[in-house]
Amino acid sequence: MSTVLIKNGRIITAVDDYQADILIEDGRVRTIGKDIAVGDGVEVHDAAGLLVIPGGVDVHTHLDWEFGSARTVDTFETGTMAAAFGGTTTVVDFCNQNHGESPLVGLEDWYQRSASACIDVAAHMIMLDVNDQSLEDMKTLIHREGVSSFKLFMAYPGVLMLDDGALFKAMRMAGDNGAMICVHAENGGVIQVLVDEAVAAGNRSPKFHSLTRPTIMEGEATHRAIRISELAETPLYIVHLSAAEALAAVTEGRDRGIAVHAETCPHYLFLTDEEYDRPEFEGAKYVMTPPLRTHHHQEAMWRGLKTNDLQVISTDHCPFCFAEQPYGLKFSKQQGADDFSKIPNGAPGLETRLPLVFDGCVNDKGMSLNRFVELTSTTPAKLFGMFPKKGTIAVGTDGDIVLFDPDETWTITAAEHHSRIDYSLFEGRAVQGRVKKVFSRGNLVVDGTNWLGRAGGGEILKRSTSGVI
Ligand code: DUC
Ligand code: ZN
Ligand code: ZN
Repeated sequence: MSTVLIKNGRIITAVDDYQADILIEDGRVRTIGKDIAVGDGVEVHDAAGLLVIPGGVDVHTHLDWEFGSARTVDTFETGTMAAAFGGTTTVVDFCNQNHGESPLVGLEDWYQRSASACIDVAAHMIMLDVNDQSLEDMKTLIHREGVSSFKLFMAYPGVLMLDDGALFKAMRMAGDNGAMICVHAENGGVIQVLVDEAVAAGNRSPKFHSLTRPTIMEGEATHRAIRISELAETPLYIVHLSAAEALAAVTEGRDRGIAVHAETCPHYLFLTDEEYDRPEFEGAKYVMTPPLRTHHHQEAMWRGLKTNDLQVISTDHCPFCFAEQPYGLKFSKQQGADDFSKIPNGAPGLETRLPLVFDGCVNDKGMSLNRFVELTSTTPAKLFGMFPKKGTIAVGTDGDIVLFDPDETWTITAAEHHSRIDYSLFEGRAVQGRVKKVFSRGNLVVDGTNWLGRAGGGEILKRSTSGVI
């Protein structure tokens, strides 16, 4: 493992902003100081004019994941390579229990799939059966495997959805054992009625995905999840929050001192439901859950970031190709060509999160560089039991570092992406701010457009207590 010196950069963490050199040895930050002198054999990188930030931490991805009749198209190799090119050096991915099986079996499967990761990865567990044995298994996951967060679905009845009693039992177990519960908060029962009615009436275009998932049903489920978690005394994390009503529930809970946290995603900050008016089947590219919302809800998301009622921006990278080829129908939106309810729900985002958030938060909304780092790296690392190893730059932390040019303007295009996905939600969008070099535990993995990482170069992280900020 090489010794690396990053010179002359402007170091930004969630709380710092200063000029210094960083020496990384054996994968960890060894020294931070002015004009660090080194001998031969040290790899030196000049970061003059660049921001030196902790590697991004994306706590919401679905790599190589079976979802109903579909499978996400990125392997751990391609997905984490894409992440690295986008300045993300740690990913927490969702693995799942299968019905009738132990969640430990789901984790074993995830260990095999994630062995090709190029950067460090950790797992959350999606619980599908909550019973005496699986509740015991949650303890094993937390204490033996370092899986200290669980996702519970309040949507997709008959497939993923849990009833309120199961939510409560799983939450209580998590809370008693230092874990956090993530929820997909939508009222699945009501939504299913709306979906069935739309399909029966012949309303089958992608736009009906959005019309059948009303924001008040996200608000209702978010409120319910918060109340149940309050009784269960567990920290709660609302994933992919998109609606003003849901944010209001989070704000209300936080104001009462409840340990509820929430993330939103770049697509809710930068896109609206107008995308569903695209011609032909193009709107299918934007079929993710929850769907894109109106400007009113988008403004609420920005308010939440400002007041810290939203603490994290992650991607929900859940990539299904638009075209059927070259990977096949299983990996493609075309499954729903005649019926929106069959379109695999999910969209890509891993590769563009940092530049988009930088451009939107810092350049457009005037947020501080510290807040940018906090939202994309520090807070997710803290909330999910990885801080300070991940999420900051300090003596002893992992050498996960991004050299970021705050001035370069470039245009997003899927043609230049490293993910296997064949489209970008942000095709043609100009952004200011670009990832130049990326170090994963001191190894230079991205150098401009050059890939220097390798499949299997990532480590599987065992996490400590989640839900502590
Ligand atoms: N929820 C997610 O978090 N990802 C993909 C689909 C979904 O419903
Ligand atoms: Zn979800
Ligand atoms: Zn997701």
